[in-house]
Amino acid sequence: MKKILITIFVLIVICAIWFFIRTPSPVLNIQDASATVNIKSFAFSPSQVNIKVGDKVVWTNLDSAPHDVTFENGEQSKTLAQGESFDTVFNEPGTYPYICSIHPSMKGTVIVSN
Ligand SMILES: [Cu+2]
Repeated sequence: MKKILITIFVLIVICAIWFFIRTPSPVLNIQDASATVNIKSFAFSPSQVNIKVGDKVVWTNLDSAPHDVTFENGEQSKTLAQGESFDTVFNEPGTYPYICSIHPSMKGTVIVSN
């Protein structure tokens, strides 16, 4: 009788382990997702985005004032009027700080990881 109970217990444990191994991780895979940054009230929102290599970031100016996106390496969007967008793809891992060259107190960062 004890042997049967032990056998049942072992089978339950094996089933439980098997269940957890085969259940996919509930963490969403957002590797292909683009990040969106709104330019609003003279600020980049969110001010920091974390993306993967190959992802695209899209900035959209929601202010009536003009803004741009200017990276430390000199890469720069055109001046964005209200409603206009700029996007770029990041193919190298790293930290990319940027500002609005028209209003240099506006700062943001893109962090690209593998
Ligand atoms: Cu600006």
